[in-house]
Amino acid sequence: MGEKILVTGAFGLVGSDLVPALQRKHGKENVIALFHSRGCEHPEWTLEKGDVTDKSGLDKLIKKHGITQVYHLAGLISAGSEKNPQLAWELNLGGLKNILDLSVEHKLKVFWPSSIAAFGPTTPKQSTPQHTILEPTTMYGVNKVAGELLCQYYFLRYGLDVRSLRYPGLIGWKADPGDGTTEYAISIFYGAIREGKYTCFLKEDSVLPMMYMEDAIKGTTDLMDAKNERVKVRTSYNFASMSFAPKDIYLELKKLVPGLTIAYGPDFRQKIADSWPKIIDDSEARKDWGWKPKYDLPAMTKDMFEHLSEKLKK
Ligand code: VAH
Repeated sequence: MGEKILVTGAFGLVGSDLVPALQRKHGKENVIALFHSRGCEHPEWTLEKGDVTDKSGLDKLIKKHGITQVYHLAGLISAGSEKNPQLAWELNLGGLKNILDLSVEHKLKVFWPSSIAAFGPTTPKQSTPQHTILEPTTMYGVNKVAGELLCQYYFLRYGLDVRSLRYPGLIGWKADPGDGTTEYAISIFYGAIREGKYTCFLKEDSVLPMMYMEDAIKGTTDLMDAKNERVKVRTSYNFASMSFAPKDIYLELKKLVPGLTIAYGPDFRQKIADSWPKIIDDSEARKDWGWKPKYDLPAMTKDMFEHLSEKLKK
């Protein structure tokens, strides 16, 4: 029997690219896209409205569609979680616990994203190892560390097949940028294309780990497709491709938009960025299940610019 897949947070940055990728692989009718807010519409998607903090609602959905796998993406990211830490706790951890409990009950395979936000100021910033100090200082990071440990606990205690990646800052053109810290690297493209200028909320030299969405989607589905015995980390895998600072992406984008100007106005997100590592060592993902990214900064910038320019013309 084929897979029936539930994607929560389907209209977020990752979901907007992951849903079509899963549809291509498993068939449109086999991917159920869960959304929460109004205004999420897609003529070709199988949609359900729901809330991941509503366990019985999720239970009904899983039974109704005969779900076999969940990509649990719904959650608040870094800046959004600092604005509403109470909601972040309830949504990010309450939602995850509901998904894990229901997945044990219905024997589902689960993907859940962690993030480089699981690291904190005491973590080594260069070549950040897989197993290292996890003392984040943001609510989002606290949620990610607790979530990683919860995933591993469910694997060890209940044999749940739950897999996870520590996403770096992701750059994609399908969804609008969310309320995060690395999202400047998406917003700069909107500024460049619409107005030829951008004001960055981080300092020019704030190096952070980043990745193009196409690589992130491939890594995510490759991890889910990997044979069980190849998945050795059950907290969350370090996952990397490139690292750059606002100044680096500005100079790269300026090659495509010669008149582009940038100003810097760091805000509360600077402190969040300062607490995260700069370069991640993802050798365990490469060794265990063959992770290998395709895009570097120039290739990503060109592809992102072309696709977003096309999208914004419509
Ligand atoms: C954020 N883009 O900035 C997210 C991400 C690695 C960072 O989780 O909050």
